[in-house]
Amino acid sequence: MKTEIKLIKGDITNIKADAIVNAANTSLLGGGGVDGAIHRKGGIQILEECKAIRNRQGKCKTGDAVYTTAGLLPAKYVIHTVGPVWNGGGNDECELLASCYRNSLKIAENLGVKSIAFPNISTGIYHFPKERAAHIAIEIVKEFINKKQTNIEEIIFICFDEENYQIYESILGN
Ligand code: AR6
Repeated sequence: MKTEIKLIKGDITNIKADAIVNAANTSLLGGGGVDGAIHRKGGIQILEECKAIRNRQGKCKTGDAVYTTAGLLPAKYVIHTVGPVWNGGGNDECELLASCYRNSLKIAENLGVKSIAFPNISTGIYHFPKERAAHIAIEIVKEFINKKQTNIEEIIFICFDEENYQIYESILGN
């Protein structure tokens, strides 16, 4: 079956996908933006599992991903990935952002989920240019769908801000 790409404007903490992705930081201990919203609404169990991961493997490197329960959220799992801080583009930011999407999809595939929702990783507090980030996100997702036999039926981009939504709409509409 062909995997569908969907675009939604809204808050990822309300999404009933099997897995939602969190734009975390290397500490895995929470922060602002979407990370703050997920931990606030998902409850303490998410943080407890993040701490257990840290005790096992230390911090999460930029571009890597790990997963926990989704606690009180409608999703089953939260995949925490660490996007790059935008620093002009000469520090592998594009490759690292691509790795976030690739590694999150790999985890979702291994978990056997049918649906996964992504926020616009790095485009908030980390200041990655939105248009470039959107092209990378969509390219990696399409590459994943085209290359692999996957169990994932639906990949959802959740845009919280209108600007990102417009950008995704124009790229996906073409
Ligand atoms: N649902 C979906 N998207 C959201 C939500 C939400 N509830 N809230 C914000 N966004 P950001 P980053 C969008 O700043 O740039 C944290 O402190 C937002 O509009 O959450 O990767 C972490 O701990 C933007 O498009 O993440 C890190 O320290 C996108 O999510 C740092 O911020 C990403 O914005 C990570 O920065």
